[in-house]
Amino acid sequence: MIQLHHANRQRDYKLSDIGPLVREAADHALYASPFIRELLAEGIGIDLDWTLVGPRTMRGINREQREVDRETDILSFPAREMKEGHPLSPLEPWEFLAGEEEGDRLFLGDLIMAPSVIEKQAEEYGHSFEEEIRFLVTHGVLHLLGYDHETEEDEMVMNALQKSLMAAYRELPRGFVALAGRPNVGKSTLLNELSDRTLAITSAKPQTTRHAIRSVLTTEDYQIAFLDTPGLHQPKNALGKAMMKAATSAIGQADVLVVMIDASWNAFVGQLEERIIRQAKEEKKPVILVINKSDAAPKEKILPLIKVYDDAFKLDAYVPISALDGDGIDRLLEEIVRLLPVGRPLFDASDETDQTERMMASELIRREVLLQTGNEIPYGVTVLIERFEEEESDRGREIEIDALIITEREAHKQILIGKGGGKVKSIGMAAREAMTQLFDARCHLSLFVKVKPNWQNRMQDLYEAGYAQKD
Ligand SMILES: Nc1nc2c(ncn2[C@@H]2O[C@H](COP(=O)(O)OP(=O)(O)OP(=O)(O)O)[C@@H](O)[C@H]2O)c(=O)[nH]1
Ligand SMILES: [Mg+2]
Repeated sequence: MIQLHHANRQRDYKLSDIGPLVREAADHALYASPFIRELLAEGIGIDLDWTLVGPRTMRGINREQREVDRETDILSFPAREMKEGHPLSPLEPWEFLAGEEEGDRLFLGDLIMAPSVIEKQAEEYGHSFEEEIRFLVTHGVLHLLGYDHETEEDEMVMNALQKSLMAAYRELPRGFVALAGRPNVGKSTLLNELSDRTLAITSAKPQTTRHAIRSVLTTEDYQIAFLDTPGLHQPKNALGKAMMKAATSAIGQADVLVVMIDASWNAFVGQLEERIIRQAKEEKKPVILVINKSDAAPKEKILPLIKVYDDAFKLDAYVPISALDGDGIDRLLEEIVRLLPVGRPLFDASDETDQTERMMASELIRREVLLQTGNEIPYGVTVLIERFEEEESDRGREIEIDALIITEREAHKQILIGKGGGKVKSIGMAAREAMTQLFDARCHLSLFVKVKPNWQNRMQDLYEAGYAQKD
């Protein structure tokens, strides 16, 4: 636990006004440090003192401690030597304050702040007082963690970190956007285009996506968390039901709903589309109709499609795109940003997806099964990763993966194995190549095929494959 101890040595500002700001900024900066997180995870507490003083006291401390005759905004006094977030020497047992009940604690140091100086300075910079306090506490905590601006290089490191920490307080259009629609309309293709990589596998076969996949797009001006969803269809087994549950739950979570249709379709509103649009309208959620595959359909088809939806629902925007070519995507982003609620970012800029490499490895193998086998085989197949171990060596990162392709029937197993094991080998080679590229690591893949009758209806198997969550 992080404990802040305060003292107030001035009369013009109230602790109750400043305390919550200090608390928030100090917590945020401290939790961003891997070293601090490690200590906290080990059950070691963190202590920090902060004191409010008047301008004259500040001048006195500066004169005494730093031999400068100035009223400064904040001073940090680190309790131990650190460099860029790491201790310069191992922590010794005597450094810990033994807490009475709560166990060991590490004292990081003092922050001394002069709120009247800070307020004047905020005015000069055109910031609010709150912003200035958050900024200075962030800056001060970074000093306690061994960041400084003695050299240009040090300053660059400190400024970059400070900037990313401060981004958490800036309000901007941000929220969740669900990509929903029938199978095969191109939802995952759009997600990949927006994320600049293969987060979701795509294929010409319907029902490719089986679980919701998040991809967060963070820029200076907005943050959009896209949720790719399984295509809407009438489920025929427990897997299908779990897929529809994942889609419905993503739609429920969304701030803006994108309904995707195909530009080549005839001009009428389908039942599945109508159902999700009505639901969104009831929840007062903005809805955008995206007409995809505009590259592959005659232009005359698009206007009538827009018209039937506009007549029926008066949606918030209609955007023809080609997810494949990237056409229309800029306009789609503009419309989304216009409709998103404004607030603080929901994700760190580095938090780009909820998909782990382990999940992506399994999906890349399944994609090869989709591509390299015909007919009904892909629908009865799932992939389980049994081992996923990574190692850092002089040759770079290496990943060892053992995976099982599960199928429902013996006959399908034979087809997947192929003559002399040729098929599974070719699936494995292509999947390994895709992983090597996506993970930027040398990948080793052992692939086996196994029969498990009726796995699509067995909840335990669906949990294991990650298609269903235990409630
Ligand atoms: N011509 C053309 N094809 C596209 C476009 N977008 C997607 N496709 C193709 O449409 C097929 C289906 O794309 P996916 O992205 O897998 O579709 P999906 O909506 O995610 O499908 P499910 O996951 O099954 O619900 C693939 O073969 C894509 O290459 C597009 O803008 N133009
Ligand atoms: Mg998909």
